[in-house]
Amino acid sequence: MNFLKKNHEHKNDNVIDVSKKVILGVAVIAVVVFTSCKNETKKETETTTTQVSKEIAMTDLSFGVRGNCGMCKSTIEKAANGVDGVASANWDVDKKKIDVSFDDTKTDEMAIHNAIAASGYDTEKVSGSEEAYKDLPGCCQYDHEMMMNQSGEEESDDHSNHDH
Ligand SMILES: [Cu+2]
Repeated sequence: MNFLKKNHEHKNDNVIDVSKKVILGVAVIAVVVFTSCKNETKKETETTTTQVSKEIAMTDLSFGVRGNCGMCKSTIEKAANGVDGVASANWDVDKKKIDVSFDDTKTDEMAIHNAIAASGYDTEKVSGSEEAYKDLPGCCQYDHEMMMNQSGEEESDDHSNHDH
């Protein structure tokens, strides 16, 4: 038996009808999105270098670190002090800020930021490790939106508007 090989039926109903009348206009739309980054009251980190008699330049540095309580304080300070070259570290629970003194021939600012972040705490420059944060005691699980570098002056009783 012979099978007649039928030609494909032309079912293509002008699928592609390239009309030259149609001019494709290419519109390049540049969308510039201005995101106003809210750098929460970014205060300049003060760096001062003090010359010590032994010719060791100790650098004093202050920067914001989030945290809640005394346990946070010890974790943060332990992390900072664990960096080789750090001479002292003192975190202020009210100001959410740490004062560090370090030998800048041995370490630098970012190493200290990174060490604190590794312990779970946010600094001005480095976000805290999420893994470490999860392991913090409940009371220490600070708010990531917390303001750093606070004045430490609570809006406490202001009697100035009273007549005594
Ligand atoms: Cu705490």
